[in-house]
Amino acid sequence: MVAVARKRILQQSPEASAFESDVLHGLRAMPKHVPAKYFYDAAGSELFERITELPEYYPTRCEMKILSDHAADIATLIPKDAALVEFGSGSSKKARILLRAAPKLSGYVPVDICGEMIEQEAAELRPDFPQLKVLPVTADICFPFELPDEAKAAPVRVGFFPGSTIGNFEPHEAAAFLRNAANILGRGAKLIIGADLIKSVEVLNDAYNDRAGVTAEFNLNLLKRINRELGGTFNLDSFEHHAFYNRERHRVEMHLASLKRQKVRVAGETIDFRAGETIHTENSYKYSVESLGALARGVGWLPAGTWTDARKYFSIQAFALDG
Ligand code: AVJ
Repeated sequence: MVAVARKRILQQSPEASAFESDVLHGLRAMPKHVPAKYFYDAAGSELFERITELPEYYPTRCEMKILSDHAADIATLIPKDAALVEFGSGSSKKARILLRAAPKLSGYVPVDICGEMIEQEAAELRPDFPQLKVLPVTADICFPFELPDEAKAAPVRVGFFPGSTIGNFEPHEAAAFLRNAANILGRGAKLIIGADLIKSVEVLNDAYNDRAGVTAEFNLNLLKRINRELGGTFNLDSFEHHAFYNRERHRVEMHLASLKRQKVRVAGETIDFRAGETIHTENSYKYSVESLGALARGVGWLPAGTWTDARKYFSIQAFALDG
């Protein structure tokens, strides 16, 4: 009971008020939207873990396979004594593959908005990699942040951004992220990115409309979170999961559609929904090797390697800082 109470208090921190202002801003707007990063409360993170195991959801399996098949090759990009900086690390399952393949790394800096999660991951990593300095940073990777001194002191820093999280950014935000990463990592840096590739509509639509309904639950959990943390009155039975590939924009869109005309209270405000009106909850942009390469080149990153799976569903793309 004490632990639960303490957790609640921690949730009222600056992050909680950003959640409130972002949700209110998005629900007042037309069309309504909420940033996808807010899916990941404890329940949402667990639901996402279940998504990664679904038969229809190929990205995680593809990326893990590419990383394990080509770990030695990818690790040639990581110089001796470098520090590996992982953006939005969550569980460090993918980083572990690189850490094992590059034993000469001096430090590992997992960066995540969820401080509790990375501290716990760090505690689990340290005994497995006793020679490695594990230096977690709690930060929102959308904004500039400071690296720990020990990571700044390393001869070079290698960024790692797996999971196709880059797909959640608008293309201009992805460019801003890549520029921010260049500034944070500095001279001689490399960047290893996992990006989902453009492919057939059927495969994409199935990956976000699983038969077991886990993705729908993941999407609807956002409303549960708003109800719990922002005093919302969403009735989950009157909203429906929609996901589809938008070919023109190369993105899978997720929405929550109101099944009727209704009013919902959130943080003391009344939000009106028309029947069929949606809250746009996620974009998952799909790239080609060329389109991500062009975006990266525009902010000073040069291509340094590409690895894909046999079906070309997913890519690991590496970049090096120009100059
Ligand atoms: C974690 C952003 C890569 O876009 O595929 C999975 C999130 N959304 N199913 C994705 C997600 C619905 C996922 N990323």
